[in-house]
Amino acid sequence: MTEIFDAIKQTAIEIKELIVNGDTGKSEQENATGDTQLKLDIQSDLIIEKIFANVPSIKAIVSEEQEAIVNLHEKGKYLIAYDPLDGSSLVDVNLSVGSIFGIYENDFTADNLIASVYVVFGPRVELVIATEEVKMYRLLKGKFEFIQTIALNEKGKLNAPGSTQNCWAPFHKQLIDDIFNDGYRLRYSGGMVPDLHQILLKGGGLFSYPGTSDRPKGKLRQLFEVFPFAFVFEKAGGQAIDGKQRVLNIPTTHIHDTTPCFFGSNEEINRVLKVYKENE
Ligand code: P6P
Repeated sequence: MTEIFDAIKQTAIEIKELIVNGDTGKSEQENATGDTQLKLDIQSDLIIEKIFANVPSIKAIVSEEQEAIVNLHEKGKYLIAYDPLDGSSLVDVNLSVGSIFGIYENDFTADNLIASVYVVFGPRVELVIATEEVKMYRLLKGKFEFIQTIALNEKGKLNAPGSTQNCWAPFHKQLIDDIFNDGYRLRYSGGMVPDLHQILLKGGGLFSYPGTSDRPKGKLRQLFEVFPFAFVFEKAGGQAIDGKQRVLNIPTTHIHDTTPCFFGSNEEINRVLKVYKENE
């Protein structure tokens, strides 16, 4: 998979340039889930597809920004699902955004996920590769240099509560309030990649994007967002659930399926499991 990781590093260098100098305006198009696409979404997607097309080991790709799977190399071994620029609407207010990649074998399903990569475009460009362990690299003088291995503590201090609060189930609101009453700090930017990266680097906490009355199946996409980060959190010693079960046990029926999701260190996730079980 080295050639894939090297290709992703190249996409990051080119997308960074696009973020700094590109047009943050809206395009005339919508993606498969009906979101209006920004020009940055489309252009970052084109960068990734162009670079992946030159990697023989990639059999097929699917992007959050495109409806269908794109076949690349018939003899390739790997399938890649990716979100080219998650949180792209944050660029025009100069907040951090990111790219997310899930690397699958045989089929786009959670049990076939074998590695994941994400890139954070913030004050610095950092890239995290999860295989059997989680390794972070930083872009320094045009090259990605290894910085550290990432591991979660059993318990953290950060709470990142997502989704529309007036659509939360009452027991979910009570859970979030109780966590804050225990002294956790609010850390939520609206960008999944920096919000999760912060929890990983600060040693733990909870990120939640639950099912709600307006979005019972949540908002975040299984293949492109939730499964890759679930892989990272588990390899870093934490967990990722949908409220009841490990998200990497969830079957995918459509490539653009979403799922409620909770990512965190063990104590926080076990607290979510307990509350959700009491209210099922
Ligand atoms: P909300 C960005 O649009 C995104 O897909 C994720 O990056 C982020 O975690 C989530 O949506 C934010 O959603 O409903 O809190 O604005």
